[in-house]
Amino acid sequence: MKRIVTIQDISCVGKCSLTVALPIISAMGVETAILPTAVLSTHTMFQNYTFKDLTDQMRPIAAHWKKEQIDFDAIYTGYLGSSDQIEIVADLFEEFRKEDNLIFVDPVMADNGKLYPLFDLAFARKMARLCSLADVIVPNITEACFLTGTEYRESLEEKDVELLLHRLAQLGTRKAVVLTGVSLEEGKTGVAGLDVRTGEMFRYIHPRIPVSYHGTGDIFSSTAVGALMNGLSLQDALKIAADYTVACIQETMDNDKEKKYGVNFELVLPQLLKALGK
Ligand code: PXL
Repeated sequence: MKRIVTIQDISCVGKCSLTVALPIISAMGVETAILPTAVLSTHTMFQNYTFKDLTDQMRPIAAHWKKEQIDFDAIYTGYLGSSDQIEIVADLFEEFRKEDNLIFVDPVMADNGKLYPLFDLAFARKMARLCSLADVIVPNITEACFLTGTEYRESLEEKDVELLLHRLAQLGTRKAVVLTGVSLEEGKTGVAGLDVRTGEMFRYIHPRIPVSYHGTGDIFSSTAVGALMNGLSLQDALKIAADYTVACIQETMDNDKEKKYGVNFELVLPQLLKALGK
């Protein structure tokens, strides 16, 4: 059985980060170890959330794993709470990197042209460095702009997407850079990627559902990691992840209007497993 570790926060309510990564990747038949970076009562889109920082636990936990000779087929990072945490994670990449394991960074920090609360430009610069150490990165358009110092614009053309991909590749990411939420046509969205070793670009386009729920980026990334660990190619893994994310949104739109509580991903897990051939 493959074993991955995912490094992100526990937001107790609001279905994102570890509360989606753990069930989704586990359901896909992959052991999912966790390194929690903080415990929040909810994610930061709610008001008055609590935040217990766990930075001081990160190195001791990893040191214990090292002593026990525990290793991972993938390291997947999502929301990180501070620049200090990014530095620790960068060190962990070096300690736990193997010839054949995958380092997958979702540089969670911004959306719709704005950084999330708690983050600033210094944090974005640190995140760019973390991306340089990864095999695969999956920023949304806003995050890609912050990572590359590109001005954010609401609507993009094909050539803007290509430029952003090439700028991301310059960060030094080892295998592929992938942009999410790439919408070049009315009613459509998708992912665009660049294999930095071959220069090959790829796209997956699917219908755009005009509602936005919290945590869907984490669902997409978790599913992509799970699919990669099931032996799928990157392009196939991204397609399965995008289709599952759309299915989660569709399921939730029919039943639930409260966007910050996230999507009902639990109800469509059987569909995901079917797509994986399980
Ligand atoms: O889904 C991304 C995410 C994860 N964790 C926390 C967040 C966010 C986005 O706002 O606040 C705590």
